This record gives sequence, C-alpha cells and structure tokens, in this order.
Amino acid sequence: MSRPVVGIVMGSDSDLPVMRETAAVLQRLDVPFEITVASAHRSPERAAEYARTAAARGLRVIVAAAGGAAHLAGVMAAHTTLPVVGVPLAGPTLGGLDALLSTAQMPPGVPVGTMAIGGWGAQNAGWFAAQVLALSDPALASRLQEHKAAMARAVEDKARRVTEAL
Ligand code: RP5
Repeated sequence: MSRPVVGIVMGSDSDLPVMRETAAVLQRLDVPFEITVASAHRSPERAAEYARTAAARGLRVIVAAAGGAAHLAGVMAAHTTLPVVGVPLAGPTLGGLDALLSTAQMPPGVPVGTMAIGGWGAQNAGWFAAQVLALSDPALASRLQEHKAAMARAVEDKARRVTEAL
C-alpha cells in the first residue's frame, strides 16, 4: 500500500456518507489517501496538529469537509501551505449555504479552494485533488484525460438516444 498523498478530514463521522464520494473518486484513480475526523470547534488541537504535520507525513493535498459553521477547511489552511480543498456539507437547516459561506469566505493569503455543497462537491474534491497531483504524475494525468474522453463519449451517447427517442 502506497503512502497517502491526499488527506480527507471531516468535522464528524456523520459526514462520512457524503465524503465516501471523495474516497470513491480517489480509489477509482488509484490515488492513495487517508481519512479521519477532526473538528475545528470540538477538537481544535487535533485539527491544528493534523494540518501542521500533514506535509511532513507526505500529504500533498488536504480535503476538509464540514457542515454548519464550517471552519475546518479554514483551520487547515491556517496551519499548512498545502493546497486545501473545502467541501461544505448540508446540516439540518439552511441547506449547506452556511457551510458554503464559512468555507469560501477566507481572508486574503489563506485560500481554501471551495467545492459545491454536498455530494457534487465531495466528488469534485477528489477530481480536483487528483488534478493537482497530476501536475507531477503523468500516469495520473493520463487517467484523468481518459475520464474526460469517457465523459464526452457519454454525452454523444445521450445526444444519440435523445434524437432516436423522437
Ligand atoms: C460539523 O457539525 C460536522 O462537520 C458535521 O457536519 C456537523 C454535525 O456534527 P455531528 O453533531 O453529527 O457530530 O462540525
């Protein structure tokens, strides 16, 4: 098993059903990752320590997901210069808009690359992390290229089926 290069960190284990989607994309692309729980509010020391030690442990991208007042990705970005990808998750109210704004509205100098709310964002966090890693991994770049070609073929098939349905 290769050393993880992507770290997925979630505010709670209740975020796992959505964040499995990031894991699935990384598994599909054969990108080694780790996944854990750390909370910006409930375990601030653990969260800071995770980010501070991430680069030395071999991680190259951090994906941070949280719901509500979602400060986890921002805390990651505060403690590392690795690229941080934020995934805002929907809580019981506000549909994730709270988490989207908390994750995206970072002050200058401390960026979080913020994805869409929920499952789309979780999937794209995987694709985005892979695209960052592909800058120095030609084999991964080629797998990403194959994926783009497959998506384009799928659209062609849909267009043909729509035409044939009428
Ligand atoms: C956030 O609060 C977590 O990321 C989660 O989305 C939400 C609820 O957490 P639990 O109460 O389910 O642990 O910090």
